[in-house]
Amino acid sequence: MKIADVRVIVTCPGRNFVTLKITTESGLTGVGDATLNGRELAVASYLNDHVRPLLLGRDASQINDIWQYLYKGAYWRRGPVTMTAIAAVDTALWDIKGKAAGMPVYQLLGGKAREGVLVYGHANGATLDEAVAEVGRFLDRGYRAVRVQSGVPGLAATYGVGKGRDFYEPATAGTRPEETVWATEKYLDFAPKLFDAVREAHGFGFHLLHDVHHRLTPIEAARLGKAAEPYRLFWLEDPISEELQEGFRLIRRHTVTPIAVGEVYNSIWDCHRLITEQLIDYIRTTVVHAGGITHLRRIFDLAALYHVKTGSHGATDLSPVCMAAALHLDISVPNFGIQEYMPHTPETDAVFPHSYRFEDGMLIPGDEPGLGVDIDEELAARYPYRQAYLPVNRLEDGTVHDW
Ligand code: CS2
Ligand code: MG
Repeated sequence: MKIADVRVIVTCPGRNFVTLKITTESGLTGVGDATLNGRELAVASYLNDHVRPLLLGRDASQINDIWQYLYKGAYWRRGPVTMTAIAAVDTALWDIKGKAAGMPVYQLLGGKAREGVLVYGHANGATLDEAVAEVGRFLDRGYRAVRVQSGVPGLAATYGVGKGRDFYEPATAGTRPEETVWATEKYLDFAPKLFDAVREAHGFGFHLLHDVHHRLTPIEAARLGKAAEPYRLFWLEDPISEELQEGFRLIRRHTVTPIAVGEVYNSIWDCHRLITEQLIDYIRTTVVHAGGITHLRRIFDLAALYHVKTGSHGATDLSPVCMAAALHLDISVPNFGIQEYMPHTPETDAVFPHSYRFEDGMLIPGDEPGLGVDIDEELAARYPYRQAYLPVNRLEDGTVHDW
């Protein structure tokens, strides 16, 4: 099953996506998401200039060997660009293997362990009242888990509050990042009121999640976790910036609010201590940024040994190719927790035809051979790349802070 063609497709149906398409001599094709929000062209170049020449002529069935060859053969290891590039190759090869076997990839991963993949939606609003109302809208649409994010009184903008209603897109087109202002004390005073208002309005019959988005110190995160305990959060996400892994010990000492972390991690070595010391409850690593299905399985299997559940990232800057691949893992692993699901725009769905579907608060993966997703290259070509950046965040005194 020799690799005859390797193409990197950059398209921008409202936002930039990078997709790798591998074709074998026999005409089997596979796709892999290679999107890294705000640094897309770095991955496109890594694949085009450094990986594509090494793939041509290789046996597409040798997924493990190709993974190790690209990982160890580069000498320079890990990091979001490298691991996203390797992820795209890995995902495309699993797609091909499923097609060659005539099975959906989840069958190659041991079959379905559950009927569907529980997902959570993103309710957000510029004010507390708007955010609370949005939670209700998601519950009305059958979601059993909802993340709530709200504007913070006294702050012009904050993470997670979209410009539109449904499609939250944090990157903005332009030659410079947008700059936002943050004040931790205003947020810490406000967040417990938001949780209280949501539970007051909608009760405890659904999972409530919240994303701190890396912005607190460990003791501030411990304070928020304690304050959140009466509201029974399903998880408090990214409470601190992920480099300070010891910081999660301090949080653990103060609160029983479950912790989720990992969307910015890209290898098992980034998170194995958090898992083995049981400092977190959900690991958020994804197919597209953590080395593909092959590597993500290793992370999930280690997590299972320590009762840490999966909770993969699934924002709109991860393409339907990533989501399709994620669902095949989500539905088959023993320690599945939840899958983030931000529906893509109709333009994006048209560029990436897929068979997964939303049903009764869950996503159901396709049953056709492979991953059940593709890229319409003709349509993709109509949306040229558009430079865009994630925001840069500053404190009120101008100090750069975590966004
Ligand atoms: C967020 C993302 O979905 C999440 O939990 O953290 O929206 C994240 O900000 C974006 O994926 C960054 O590109
Ligand atoms: Mg997040």
